[in-house]
Formats: sequence, C-alpha cells, structure tokens
Amino acid sequence: MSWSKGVIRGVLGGLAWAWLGLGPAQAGVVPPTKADLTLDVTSPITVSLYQKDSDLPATVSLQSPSRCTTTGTQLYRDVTDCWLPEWSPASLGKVVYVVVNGSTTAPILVPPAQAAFPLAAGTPNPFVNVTASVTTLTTSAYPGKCTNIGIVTDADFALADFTLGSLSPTTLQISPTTSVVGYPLTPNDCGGMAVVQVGNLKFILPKSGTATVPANGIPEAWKSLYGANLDPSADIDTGFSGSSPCCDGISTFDEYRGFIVSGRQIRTDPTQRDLFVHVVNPGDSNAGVFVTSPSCGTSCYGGGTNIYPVPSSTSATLTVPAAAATVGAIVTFTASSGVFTTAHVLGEIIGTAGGRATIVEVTGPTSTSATAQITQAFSAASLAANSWQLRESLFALAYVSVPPERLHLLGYAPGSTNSPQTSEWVDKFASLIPAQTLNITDSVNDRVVNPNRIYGSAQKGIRVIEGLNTNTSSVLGWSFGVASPNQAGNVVVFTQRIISYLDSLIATGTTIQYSTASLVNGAWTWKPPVIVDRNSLLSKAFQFYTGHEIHHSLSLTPQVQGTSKVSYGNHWAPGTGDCVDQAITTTSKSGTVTFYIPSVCGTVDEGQFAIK
Ligand SMILES: [Ca+2]
Ligand SMILES: [Ca+2]
Repeated sequence: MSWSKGVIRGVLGGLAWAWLGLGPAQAGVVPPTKADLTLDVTSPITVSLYQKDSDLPATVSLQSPSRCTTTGTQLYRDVTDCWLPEWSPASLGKVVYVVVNGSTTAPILVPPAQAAFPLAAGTPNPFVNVTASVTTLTTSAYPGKCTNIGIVTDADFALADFTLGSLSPTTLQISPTTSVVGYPLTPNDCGGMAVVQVGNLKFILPKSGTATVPANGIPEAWKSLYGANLDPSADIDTGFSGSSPCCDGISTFDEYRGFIVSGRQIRTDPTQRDLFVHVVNPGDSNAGVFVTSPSCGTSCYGGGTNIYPVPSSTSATLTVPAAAATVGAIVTFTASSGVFTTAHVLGEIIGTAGGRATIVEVTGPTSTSATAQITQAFSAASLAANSWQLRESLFALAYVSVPPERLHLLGYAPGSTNSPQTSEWVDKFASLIPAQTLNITDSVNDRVVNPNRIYGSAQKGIRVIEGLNTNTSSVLGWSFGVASPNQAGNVVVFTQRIISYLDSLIATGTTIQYSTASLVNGAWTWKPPVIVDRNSLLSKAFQFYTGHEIHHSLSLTPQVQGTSKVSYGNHWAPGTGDCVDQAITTTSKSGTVTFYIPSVCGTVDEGQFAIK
C-alpha cells in the first residue's frame, strides 16, 4: 500500500463506507465461518478488528507476537488482517476492538468446549472440530497461557481464553471525521482462538480459514508468513544444512502459539530448528550456600564484581531514539559504522554517562542498526565515539550453530544473576553440589519447554550452570552426556577455574595475544595473533567454553574434516581450531603468550547437531 496522503484524503469518505461493511473488502473483514469451516464470503454481515495506531510497534520480525505496525497517527486503525493475540506475564492481554459490519447486533463470546491435550498427530483442533453445523465451534481453552508457561495440570475448560467486554462498546475514531463502535476483546492466551457470535453467525478471530480452505486454528496472518497451508500437528523444521537431523520437537501449532522468553512473547519459526537454554548463575552450592569466586564474587556470568564478556568502547557515533528515555521500550539504535554483529545479540549497549539496553536483534545491511530493550534510560540523543560501549553475548559461539533468533534464553537477565529455577520451562533443578553431583527432583519432566503442547511429544532445552568451585584445577566444562537435549542437556562451565588457569599463564608484564581459526576450503587456519588485554582474553575463553558445552548437548561428536588430526573422545584434538577442540592452546615466547581460542564450528559438525 503506497498511496500518497492526498489520495488518502480524497477517498476517505469511500473508505469509511467500506469499513462499515457496505463496500468491497479493501478494509479487512472476517466473514462468518460455514459448516465446512470455510468462510462465507457472500455474507453481508462481517466483523473487523481495530487497535490504537500509536500502540503498535514500528517494525515486526518473524518472532513478533502480532503482525501490525504503526502508521503514525493517534487514530484507531484496521488490524483485521495483521492482528494476532498478544499476552505476557507482565502486561497480560492487549485489547483489540471487534467492530460488527452490516448489523447493529452486539457480538457475544462463545464459551469453550471441553477438550483434552495433547492430541494425536492429525487430530483436528477440538475447538474447530465441527461436522454438520457450526454449533460446536467455540472459543478455545488451551492448557496454560502459552506453549511453555501456565498451569499444566489444572486446565479449566470452563474459562475462555478471551473475555469479551460485550457490554462496554467503545467509540473508536478511525479518521478525523469517522468513528465506529467496537467491543473490547482481551486475549488471555498467547495463541488462542476467539469465536464471537452475531445473531446465528460465528466468526473466528484471528481469521482462520479462507473461502476455500477450512479453518484449523492457525490464523491466516501467521500461516501466510511460511507460504503454505501448514499442518498444525507436523514438526518439519530443517536443520543447519541439507543433511542435518530434522526438527526441533515442537509442532507447528505450538510454534504458532508461541513462548514467553525472558518475559517477552515470541512465536517461533516452524521451518527452522529452535533451541531453548536456561542459565543458572551462580550455580553450585555447598550445604545450601552458593560457592563464590575470588575473581568475581557472586558470579562471573553476571551479577558479581566482574562480569564477562567485558564491554568495549567503539569509535562509532550512536544515534539514540527519543523512546530510549523509557525503560522497557524496544527501540532501534543506529551507529555511524557497522559495529554490531550477531555476537552482540543479548549483549548490551552501555552509555558511559548512563543508559543501558539489551540487544534483541542486529539489523541493517551493514550491521549499523541494533534493536534493543531499554533497561536504564538514555538521556542524550546521540553518543559520541568512545562514550558508549558494546558487550558481546556469552552465547556468541553457540550462535554460529543456532542463530540468535532461534536460540531462546529462558528466564535470562544478561549481566545479572539468574535464578536456579525459571517458570519458563518445567524446572526440577534442586542443586549442583561441587564435584558434579547434580540433583534434579524429576529428571523425566525436567527442562520440558512445551508442557502445554497441543500436539507431539515433550521437548527439552539445555541448562547451562556456572560452577564457581575450584575443587580441581581442570578447566574442562562438564556435559552430563553427549546427545540431543532430550537425552542430555545439563552442562557446567567452571568460570573461576578458567580465570585461575589463564592468569597462571600471564604473569604481570606478559604481552597477551589472541588468535582464532577459520575453516577455509576445508582447512582450519589460525589467524595472525593480535594483542589483547586480559579482560578480552577472558571474554573469549568464556564464550568458547560456554558454546562448547552447549554443542555437546546438540549431540555433537566431531567428524574428521579439513585436518589430518583424528577425533579426540567427544572433541577435536586441542589446537585444531573447531568449536569442540578439547582445550584452548597456547604458545609462549619472549614474554608474549599467544592463546588460540576457536570461535566457529566446522560445517560438517554443524550439519549433525540434533535438537530433538
Ligand atoms: Ca517444529
Ligand atoms: Ca522451529
């Protein structure tokens, strides 16, 4: 749609008539559903949906809970064809207004039918499972709030996922001269389905089905992102490469319904594998008292006296949007040069004189823009070179195998401590007693990320535990098995041991050099070493060991590739250059110590990562 403002003014009267249902369907309308679950596009009575334009985001991504973007007015805007339910633990449901076209009858909400989950593959959604009439078409009542959170065993089928305020019609200004009457509809679920009734007609919201394709409970606005009439019960994700093991264990419907990830609602990609990770830091305890570290205090992962990765200054100028003055806002920062990389996702932008934001996404053709959520207000409109810093994510190495938009950190606050348990998966963690005694109260159900699934089997995520004990000097992390997260998936990274070991090699006055390897034409090549400081070295080491242990939970046993060295247990031999090299290697000469730390995985290795 690219009309000029003049054209919009010229046809406004005509459009208003269309929105009232008296004209052709250039404004969005939802026709009533017929007995065969297709839409009756001949019906003179339809409904439309409206939200306040200024409440909508500037942009959306594939993960976004709803698809609508603002057009920059203070009016109410037609969102019929882009709206999807929004719900989060903090904000609860975001209201959408139902407008009835062609009738003055107020809509009512059809209460949900009884249903039990999960369903066998191929079973129709029980709320759209009608045969001869639409009398059994009802509002949904899926278990819990989203695929990963909410009460599992106490599903109340008497409650709808939506509450329709049908007795409180609201006048909505939709143009400077036009208003309509809307009825507020509030989602109580991440991906529920409202069925509203006007007279004897029933309407599925968001729109599901078309004039020829029957409704199946997945809205058209989401289905169309993936270009096919998706099977709700299928699990079809492809992997990193053509030969990768299929799937992420989450059915397409459950990927649509979506997840709460660190408090934010997302929908996942039904065609690409998604991985869920929860960080526990501090992680190990003796007799209920957490172990602390001489180098970092409470935790080196965040919340202690030193936090890794350590942020570094940049020589770019940063443009700060006005909305960055509001804590919680998600805004786009723009730098004068391409300073942002994938490694910064879930890292931070830090103003030296105040202002902090957690990076959500890196955008722009030259990586000059980053979308970030404000955690501490920014007061300036721009930040000069070297007056702000960028922190990389602890998960930069994991991102080379599972891109950040598909690696979901549950209950995670970057740069802070993270509780042993999170409500964003089924959490049965009890304790990690130093010397690798991991206590899980219910290992069968522990780490399940889809407890409220509509289809399929239980799928697990990975728990990354920061161990601060120095019971031994070994810097090797610990993976409780090498397999997919459904068979293994608890790992420990011993941060204080990493610091102690590296410090033992860099006495005062030592020059520190860092090199990392790349795989070019099937051969690993170490790059020319560059001089770095201790903090940068420790940051790279933390990213290596953290990503390395996550990779073990993706079923990784290395394959011989681009080298004559053979595999080394579940690792590459030290010094190969791959993300699962057994150790960081060093050389020392004339007061200079060079550290060789892998930062990528071989493509053959990546091809066998298994999430399911
Ligand atoms: Ca899937
Ligand atoms: Ca997926």
